[in-house]
Parts: sequence; C-alpha cells; structure tokens
Amino acid sequence: TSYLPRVFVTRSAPAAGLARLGQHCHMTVHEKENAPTREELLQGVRGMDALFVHPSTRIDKEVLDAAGPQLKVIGTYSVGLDHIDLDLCKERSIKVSHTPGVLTTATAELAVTLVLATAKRLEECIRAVKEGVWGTRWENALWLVGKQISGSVVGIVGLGRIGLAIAERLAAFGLSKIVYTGRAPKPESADPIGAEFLSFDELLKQSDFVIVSCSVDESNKNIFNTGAFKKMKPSSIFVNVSRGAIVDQKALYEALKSGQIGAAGLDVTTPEPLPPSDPLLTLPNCLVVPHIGSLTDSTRNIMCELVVDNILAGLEGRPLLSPAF
Ligand code: 8YV
Repeated sequence: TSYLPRVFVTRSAPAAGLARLGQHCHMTVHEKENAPTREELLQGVRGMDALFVHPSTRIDKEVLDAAGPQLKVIGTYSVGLDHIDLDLCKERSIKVSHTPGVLTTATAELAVTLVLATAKRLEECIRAVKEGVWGTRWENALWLVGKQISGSVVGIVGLGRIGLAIAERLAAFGLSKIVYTGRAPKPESADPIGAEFLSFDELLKQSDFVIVSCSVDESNKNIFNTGAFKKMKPSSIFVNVSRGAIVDQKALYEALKSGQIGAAGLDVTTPEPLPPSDPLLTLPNCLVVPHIGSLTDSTRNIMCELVVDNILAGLEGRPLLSPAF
C-alpha cells in the first residue's frame, strides 16, 4: 500500500486549493474560525509531513519538535515570514515556501485605500453623517478639512514588490516626490519610478505620508517609536500594511493623541485581532481595518493554489516554486 503524506492546515483556506491538496494527502484542517490555540497546534502538527500555516500561528522550535523528524515542508499562506523560525527550518532541512508576487496588487490597493481614507477622514465623515452632526457643524468652513494628496511627499519604508506597486499607484495623484528607505538603495532597474533613497530619519522628516510595506524581523521591530514619531511632521499620515511589530503601539497612540502626527491607517496591529477596548480605537484620527491586505476574491484563491503547489513540490522532492530561502 502506498503511503499518503499527512498535512495539517492551521486555518481554513479557499476550497478549490484545499480540495486539490486533499487528493494527494491525508489532510486535517483546523476548521474553527480562529487560529488554533497553542495546545491545539502542538497536538495538530504531530506526525505531519507538511504544514499549511497562516501568519497568526507561530512556528518555532516547540512546534517543530512536536511535529517530529518526518516534517518535510511548511507552506505559509502569506508573503510575510516573521512567524516562522527560518534558521531552525534550514538547520533541520525543512523546506519553507511563501506567497510573494501574487498578493502585491491587492495589498497595494489597500495601502492606497488607507492613504485616501485617512487623508479624507472618511471614517469621521461617515460617522458625522450617520450621527446627525452634519447639520450642526457644516457652517464651520474647515470642519472635517482633509489633506490634499497631490503635491505631497510620499515616503515608502521598504521599496520591494509591494512598496513599488504602492508608489506607482500613488504617482498618478501628481505627487511632489516619492522617497524611500530600506536596507540599501535599489539598483535603477528595481526602481522604475526613480524614487529618491533617504535615511530612515530623513524620510520621516520630509514625508507627508509614511507608508510601511517592508518585511519585519528582529532588526526593525519597534523602529516606529516615540523618537521616530517626533521626527515626523505634525500633519503627516502613517500607513502600515506590513506587520504591527514594526510599531511601538503605545508611542503611536501618544503621537496621534497629542497631534505629534496627523493620522494613521493600519491594516496590521499588535495583537491581532485588536480588542475593541484598545485605546487606539478611541482616537478619531486612527483608522484600523482587520488585516485585509490580501483579502480579495481573486488573490486569496491564487495564494491558496500557490501554497498547495509548493507543498506538493516539497513532498515529492521537487524544488519549491516560491521558497523562503
Ligand atoms: C495574510 C499577510 O497571509 O501575506 C501576508 O504576509 O499578512 C496576509 O496576506 C493573510 O491575511 C492570511 O492570514
């Protein structure tokens, strides 16, 4: 009898991709709405040959030990890899794949949405109309005054695939300039829009919009701290579509509350989900959406197909389509 490889899926994913995986593997899906608890995870991974994981699930030594030495491949349903101990996977010859490229457009569209929504104070506007405040305030000519995007300086933190796609879309608004920061300046071929490379501090100083689209690891955790927000313009808008961990959220709260910066639009927070009692949600100038960057009809299906293709490749000993290392 032939052995069917065993796969654990940590959270449900689009049906077509999972069905295909199920044809080749003995598949266990954690069907609940929420990510598995640590206990459910440690139990679920036992004896698995492959794991289909999401960013909400941390894959560290304890999880790899619990899985056992037969574990061959981990496919994450994300471009971000911050939840996986990649060094240990390498050391143990466990292959790891992610989903770069296929979610670039969806995530860039969301970043542009957050830029527009925060600049035009959309959430406050909608609430004012619904709560009947419109009729009492509109004679004040500057009530709900928004921010013009044309003529502004846009600063991108991480001009990778997603950062570039954001910059290209915002360029259509007629910006004064686009600047970026990152580990090193990009070669001209990787920067078709001719963005200007600046140090982190200089970007904070010059930008009207600071947009974070980089990957996050130990090296850039909490770089948006009190000191960073102090360097930004009081009118500036902070947009984050990467990971909450790049921000000291208490410092962000203080900066928004005191007017050190103008507004924030966040797709990512610490923790996720953000509890409704979080102080950030009491601020009129902070817009939070529930990590929907890649959440479009077409993108999520393609992401799932790519995870499945990677897992099957890994199980069959073929090279991965989109390896993490
Ligand atoms: C999530 C993401 O993977 O790609 C990433 O890094 O954070 C998102 O696309 C998605 O929300 C599924 O959990």
